[in-house]
Amino acid sequence: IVRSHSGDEVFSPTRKRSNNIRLASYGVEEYEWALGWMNEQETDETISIRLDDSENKNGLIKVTTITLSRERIGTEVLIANPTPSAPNDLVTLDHFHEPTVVECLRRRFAQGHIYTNTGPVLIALNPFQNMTDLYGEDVMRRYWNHAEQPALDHDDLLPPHVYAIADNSFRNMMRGLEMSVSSSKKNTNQSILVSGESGAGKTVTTKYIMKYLAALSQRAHQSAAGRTRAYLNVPSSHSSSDLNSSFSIEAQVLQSNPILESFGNARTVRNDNSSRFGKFIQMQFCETGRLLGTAIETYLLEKVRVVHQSEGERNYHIFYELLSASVPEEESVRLQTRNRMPSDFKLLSSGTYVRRDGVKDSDTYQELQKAMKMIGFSSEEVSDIMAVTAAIMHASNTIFDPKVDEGCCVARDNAHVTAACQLLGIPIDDFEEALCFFSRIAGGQVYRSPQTVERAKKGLDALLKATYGALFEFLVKRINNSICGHENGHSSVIGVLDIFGFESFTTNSFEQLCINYCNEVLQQQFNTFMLKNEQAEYISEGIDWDFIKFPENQDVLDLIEHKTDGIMSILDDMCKAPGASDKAFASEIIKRCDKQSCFTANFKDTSPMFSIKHFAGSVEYTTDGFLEKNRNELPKETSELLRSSSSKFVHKLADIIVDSSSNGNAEASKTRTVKTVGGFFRQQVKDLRQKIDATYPHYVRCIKPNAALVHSEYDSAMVAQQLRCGGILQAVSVTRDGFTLHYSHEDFLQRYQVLVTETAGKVTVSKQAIEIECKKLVDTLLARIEEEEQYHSNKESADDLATEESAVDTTEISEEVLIQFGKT
Ligand code: AOV
Ligand code: MG
Repeated sequence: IVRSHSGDEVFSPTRKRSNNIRLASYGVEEYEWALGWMNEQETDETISIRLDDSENKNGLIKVTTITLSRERIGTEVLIANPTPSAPNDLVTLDHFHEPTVVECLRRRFAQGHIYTNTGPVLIALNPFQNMTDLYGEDVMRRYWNHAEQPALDHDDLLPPHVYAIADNSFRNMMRGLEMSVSSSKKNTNQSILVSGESGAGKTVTTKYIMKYLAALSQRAHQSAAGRTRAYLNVPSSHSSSDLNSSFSIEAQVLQSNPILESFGNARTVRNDNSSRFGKFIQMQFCETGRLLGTAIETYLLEKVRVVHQSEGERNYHIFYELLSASVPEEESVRLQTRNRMPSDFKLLSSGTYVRRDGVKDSDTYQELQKAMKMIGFSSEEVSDIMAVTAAIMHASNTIFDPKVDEGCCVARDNAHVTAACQLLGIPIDDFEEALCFFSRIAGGQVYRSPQTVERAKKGLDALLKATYGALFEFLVKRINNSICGHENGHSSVIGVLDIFGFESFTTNSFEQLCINYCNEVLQQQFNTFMLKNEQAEYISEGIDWDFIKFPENQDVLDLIEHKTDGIMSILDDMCKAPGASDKAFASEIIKRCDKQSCFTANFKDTSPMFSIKHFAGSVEYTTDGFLEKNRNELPKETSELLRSSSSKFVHKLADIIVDSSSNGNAEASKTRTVKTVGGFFRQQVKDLRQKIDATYPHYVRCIKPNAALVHSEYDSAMVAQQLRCGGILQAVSVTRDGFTLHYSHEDFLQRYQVLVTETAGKVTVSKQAIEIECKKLVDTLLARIEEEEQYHSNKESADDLATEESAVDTTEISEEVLIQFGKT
C-alpha cells in the first residue's frame, strides 16, 4: 500500500515474539509489532523502515529508522492496510495477519465500534462503559427490519452487532423449520457459543442475545395473533412496553439471570460481576417462533469461594445483598442480621466489601426479589432460601474450643451459632456432635472419636460449601421447573453458551484443569467446524485448494480424558485407593503420561507440578489438593445432620448433597455412576459437545481490551494474546480465502432465481438440469455485476454524479458476490 509521502506502511516486530502466553500477566508485555513506514529510497537488497512511535504509551520507542534485508518481508516485516482501513468484516482486508487485525480492532474501538465480524465469528470488544444507545429497542427493531425487509433496506448495511448474530440464528432456525416441512432431515437447532476470558463480556453478551431472542418471540406471538408469520413482513409498530409484558414466558426467562447472578457471581480481581459457574441456556421455540421455555444447565460452581476469598475479592453477591439497606426490617430480624455488617461475618472478612462497578447490593437485592416472584417462587420458598443463606453466614463464625483432655467443643456464648442452628432447624447439640466427633464402624461396632479443632474447622468448611452448592443446584432446578418448556412440545432450540474461558494463573489447580479441559473440547469443536469440515468439503467438491494447517488438540484431550491412562481417570482411580495422596497421584501420572509430548513433569520446591501444552499456551499445575477436590466428600456426620433438620427445605438440600457426593448412600450411587467432581464434569462436557454438534453453531469471541477495566485503553498485546488463544486467525484465513456461503444447487436456485427474470418461475428437478440453471444464473449475475461496476467507475469519474440519490452503494455487495461467484 503506497503512501504517497513516505512509502509503504508496514508492521515490524519491535522484539522477538514470545510463545509463552500468560494470561495472568496482563499489560506487562508490550506488543511485539509496531507500525512503520517503508522509505522510498530502498535498494534491491534492503528496505528501510521508519518506526512510528505513536502507539507506545510509555514512549519507549523513539522515532527510529531500521534497515532490513528484503527477505524479511513476510516474516519480520508485514505489509499493513491503508490507514483508514477498519472494515466491518476483517475478511475483506487486503493484507491479513495478526498485527493488522489487532490494529483494525484498535481503530474500530477508538471509533466506538465494539463489534467486528471476522467471517462467521463476531468479535466483541468490552467497551467498559454504558452503551445504552447500542442496545435500545429501536436498535433491535433496525436489525429485525433489516432481516425481514431486505428489499427496502438494502442500502442500509447494518454494522456488526450481537443482535445480528441472534437474529441470524433465529432466522436460520425458522428457515430450517420451514424446510423441514418438506424434508424431515434438516436440522433446525442452533447454538451461539460465547467465549472469552474473565471480564471479557460473555455474560453481558449472553443477556443481550437472550433479550433479543425474547423480543423476537414476542413479535412472533403478536404476529401469530394477527395471522402473519413472525419472521416475514411484519410492520414494526410495537410500543416499548410490548417487549416486557410481565410474567410472559419471555420475561420469566430473562428473570433467571438476576437469580443466578446473586447466587453464582462474585467480585474477583478481574471482574466485579464474575460468573463463578458456566451455563448453557437452551431456549426452546415452537414452529411459529414463539418461545416455549428454557432449560438451563450449569457447570462447576466455585464452592471454595464460600469459605475463602483471595485478597481484593468478595464472596457471592447474595451475602452482601442480605446485609444491605433494602432488606425489610422484619426480614433482617428473622434472619438475625439486623444492624450487622459484612465485617461481622468470618466468611465475608476478606476486607473487600463493595463493588467497583458502581452496582449496589441493595439494588440487586430488590431485583432478585422481583425475579423470584416473577418466576413463581412462593414466599415460603424465598424465606427458606434466605434462611439457609443467612445460616451459612452465621455458622461461619463458629468457634471451636479445645477440650482439656482431647477433642473440642463448640463455644456456646456465640449468638451466631444459635442463629445458624435456629435457621437450619437443628439442635445445637447435634451441630456440635456432627462437627466435633466422628464415628467409625469396625467389627460391627460403632466407635465415636473426638475431632481436633483443626479437623472440626475443616468439617465446618465442608458443610458450608456443600450446603451452598446444594442451594445453588436447588435454585437452578427450581428455575428450570418454572421456565422449561415441555420435553417434546418444542420444535427447535437455540442454545447460548456462557462458559469460563481458558485460565492460566501463577498457581493452577484442579479447577483450572477442568476449565482448560472444557476449553480444549470447545476449541476442538470450533476447529472442526470452522477449519476441518470446511476444507474437507472443498476437497470433496474438487475445488483447487491449499490445505491450511490448523492446530490439532486431540493429543491434549487424550492426555486428560483417556479412559484408562488419562489424567482424570488416573485421578479417579487414586481417589478410590485407600491412603493415596496428591504426591502419589503425581508420581502415577508422571509414570503413565510422561511419554506424551504435551506433558511435562517437574518437581518444584517439594511440590509436584506438571505442565500441559494447551492450545492457548503451556499451563503449570500443582497437584496439591487434587484428590480432595475431586472426591467431593462430605463427612457422613454432616449430611446426616442436615437430614435431621426440622425444615423440609433443608432435607431437600441434604438429598441433593448425598446425590452428588462420591460417598453417597448405595441407593444414590446406583442412579449415577459418575461420582467424582472430575468424572461428573467430564460427562457434562461430553454431553455439551454432543448437544453443540447437533446444532448449527454461531461464535462470539469476547475480548477484554485492557486489564484496568476502563473504556479508554486498548492494550494491543493483550488483545493479540486473546486472539491467539481463540484460534481466531487461522479460522479467518480459511473463511477469507474460502467460501462464506454454502448452498446446494437446489437452494441456490430457489433463493436467487428471482433475480434473473428470464429463468424465474422455472421448476427444475434433475441434478443436471439444476446445474445448467445455476450456471446460467451465475453468468447472468456476473454480467449484472460487471455492468454495475462499470456504472460505479463512470460515476466516480463524473463529479456531479457523486451526490446523486440513485447512486446506490452496492459496491461492497457486488465485490463479495463477484469473489464468490468468480471462485465458483
Ligand atoms: P464475563 O462474563 O466474560 O467474565 P461480563 O459479561 O461479566 O464478563 O463483563 C464484565 C463487565 O464488563 C460487566 O460487568 C460490564 O461492566 C462490562 N461490559 C461487558 N460487556 C459490556 C457491554 N457490551 N456494554 C457495556 N459494558 C459491558 V467471567 O463471568 O469473570 O469469565 O467469570
Ligand atoms: Mg460471566
